[in-house]
Amino acid sequence: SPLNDRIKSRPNDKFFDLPPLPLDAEGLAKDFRHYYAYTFGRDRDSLSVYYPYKALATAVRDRLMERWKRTRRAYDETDCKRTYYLSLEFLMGRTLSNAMLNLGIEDAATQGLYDLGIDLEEITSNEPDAGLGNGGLGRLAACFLDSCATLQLPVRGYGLRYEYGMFRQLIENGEQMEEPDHWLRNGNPWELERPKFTQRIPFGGYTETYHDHAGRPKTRWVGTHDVLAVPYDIPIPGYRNDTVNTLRLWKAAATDEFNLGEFNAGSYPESVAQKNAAEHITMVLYPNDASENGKELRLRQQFFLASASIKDVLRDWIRLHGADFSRFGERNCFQLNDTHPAVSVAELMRQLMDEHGLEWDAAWAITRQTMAYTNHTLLPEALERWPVRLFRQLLPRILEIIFEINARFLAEVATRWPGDTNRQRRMSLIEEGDDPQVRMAWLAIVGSFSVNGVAALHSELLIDGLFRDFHDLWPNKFNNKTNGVTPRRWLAMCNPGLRDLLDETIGTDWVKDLSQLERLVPFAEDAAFRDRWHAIKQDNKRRLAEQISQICQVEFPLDAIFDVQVKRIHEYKRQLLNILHVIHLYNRIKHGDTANWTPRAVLIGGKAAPGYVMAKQIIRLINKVAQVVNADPATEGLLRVAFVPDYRVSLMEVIAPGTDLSEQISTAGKEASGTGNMKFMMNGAVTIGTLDGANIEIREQVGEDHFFLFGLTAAGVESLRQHYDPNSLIANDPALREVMNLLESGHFNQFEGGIFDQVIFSIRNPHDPWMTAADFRGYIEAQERAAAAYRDRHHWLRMSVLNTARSGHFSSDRTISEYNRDIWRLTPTKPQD
Ligand code: B1H
Repeated sequence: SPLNDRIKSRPNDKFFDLPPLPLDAEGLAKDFRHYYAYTFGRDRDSLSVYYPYKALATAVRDRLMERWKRTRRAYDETDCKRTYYLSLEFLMGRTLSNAMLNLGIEDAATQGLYDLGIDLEEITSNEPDAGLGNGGLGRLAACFLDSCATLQLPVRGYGLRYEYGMFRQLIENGEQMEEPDHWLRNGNPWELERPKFTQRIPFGGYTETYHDHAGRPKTRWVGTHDVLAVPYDIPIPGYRNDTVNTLRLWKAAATDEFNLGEFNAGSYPESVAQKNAAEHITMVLYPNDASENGKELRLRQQFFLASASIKDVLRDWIRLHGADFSRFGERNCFQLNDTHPAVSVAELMRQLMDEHGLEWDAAWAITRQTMAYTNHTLLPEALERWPVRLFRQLLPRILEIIFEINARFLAEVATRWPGDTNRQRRMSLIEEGDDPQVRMAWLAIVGSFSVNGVAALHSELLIDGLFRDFHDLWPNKFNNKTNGVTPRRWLAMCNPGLRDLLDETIGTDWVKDLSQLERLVPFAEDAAFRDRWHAIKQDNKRRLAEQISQICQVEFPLDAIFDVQVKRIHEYKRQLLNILHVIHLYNRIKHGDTANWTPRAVLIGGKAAPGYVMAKQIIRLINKVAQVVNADPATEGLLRVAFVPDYRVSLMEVIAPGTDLSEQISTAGKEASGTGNMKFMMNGAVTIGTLDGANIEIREQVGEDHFFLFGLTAAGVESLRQHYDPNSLIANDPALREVMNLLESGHFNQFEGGIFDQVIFSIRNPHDPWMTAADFRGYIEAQERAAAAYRDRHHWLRMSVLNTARSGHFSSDRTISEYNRDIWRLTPTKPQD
């Protein structure tokens, strides 16, 4: 437009040349008041806790905006290689405090608001969590974005802008209830709608062949029902480095034809109502952590993300390089967060061939040069497979491409292993049967140049197990990238007391280089230092205890060991084993076996997938045990149990700093990595855990004397399966026998007979995949060691200091540096001045 041209032709004049915004207290306070009074129109009669939050968020956003533009310009002008992190989940939590920390304006904001008579914490606590993820996988994506920005890597996240995030969990009579989480209700100050970059995504229809202008046969996908993908950009600030990267989330919207063109004038209201069908795609996050969904809408979400993101990347490529794709492969990388976006392999092929005219071989070379896949679980119930018939109906062109990839791939397998038809059947992208299925993990492996697991053990188990055939074929494709968490949110932001002590003791570099925490090791021997460490921990425990008192009406005594297990509720994570230990302690109290007792406060939290009956029964059991234990005067001062409802990112920010003992007790071989374990360790908790996932590496780092280990190994679990006999374990262990007797007598479900039958039976089941009874004895003994260690305060404090000191390895900065070194090979790029 002429206006645009006029603006563009006046570089560096006063239209664009704005002075940088002030980062001091007065500047922030001034803008805060401006937005509060003018943008949001508040006065003393229209008070609401939400507007102060919005006003401050807007002032902070302004300060991100200038850096954001400079970062974008630097990436464009240096024409650097880029990575796109494709994920159906980004569990971002709150943004305001983190943005202030990374900009370095926390103290200024605190002071500026204090001058106005406002406590900053009162404002930040009104921000709703962005709960666009289930658990570890989604939170990992959020930590990774923080590290990429901090390392100044040109990485963009792509995801979906769910209207409803993870459901809100309520507990009624001990049972989980779900409520929709309409997190956008009051608007979202952090997002910027970019309608200009809207994409059109096809669904349905059919394919036909035709000949292009040069007479070459081509395929096109026609008769489709298209849905618009509208991008919303979220700024991702690096830590005090002026970089601001982008998370681009897609919202589904109806096309005009969708509501009008295809319908006759007589059914106008019906046709307008059809808009909904399109907009359903990004309505809600599927809440089934680590288990398959299998719903058509979920496949629609996956393709919608893949197609919109790839179109966006190709459009950007053409903007900067024209339609020459010869160097595309060396300049771009797509990191697939599990198989959820794996349909991207076929969709990139389709766009390159059908929309940009490339031949198969050129398109395939690009695909295999740009796609990288991370696996996050070995659990069979989480391995995605989609019925071929669903693909045929929803994504017919994509199915054709998958068939072609498979035919060429199976020819390669046949060349390598002539006549090995079993192997060919195992490796086929299509699982044959009455209802043939597309194996998404196989598609991801075949289409990628890198496949990684998320902890050392997990990556080993992948190549000796699930991915063995592929490892035989392409050993160099497989690698490990042990997970990490961002020390900004999970130490500097959530634990200001400890942050100040660290700054004073070892300087401030640790925030960007967490290996610096090693320098704390000698201080573990310094009694005066340990006393300060203790005072901080006790403060954090007080803060946590106040929250638990308010939310659960359960009082945690501050001299108790705070024993915490928070994570999704799943049988493999064995919250059940935890509660068996609680019942065991209660039983000991009832028998007067309390000599040398360590007071204990047990906190459990987490959401169950709404359709996961066993997980919901486990929640109910925890709540019923808590009721009985807490109500019994005999437990006063000795034992408290609470189930905290609606566990989420912002609650973990209070929980991790106040925890003494971190429960990481999954059946060995089942937890791919775990990342909560790392947050607890960083904040000075000691772990009680099995040899599973990243626990193994945590124990290696901190040393076996500073970790409470118990239980079977992954190999031990598999070899025990043949002859597992939980009933004789129960019969021969008096402690377990008494626990089972209390459970089976209905002690925790008086007047509600039978409600726990399934859970109880699972412990006695010789086919119990999680082998809860097998690890009971080892677990209670490890708990006794932990309790004894806690009674020796200075011994415990030494362990606590060492846990923080040796946690540097679990910074997501280390993880991302490895992704970059081995997979992405990006050049760090500073924003332009
Ligand atoms: C993890 C999932 C997951 N692994 C399917 N797999 C989902 C699978 O909605 N779905 O369909 C959602 C999530 N999540 C977790 O990833 C692992 O269990 C953790 O051990 C690991 O730490 C985390 C990050 O790698």
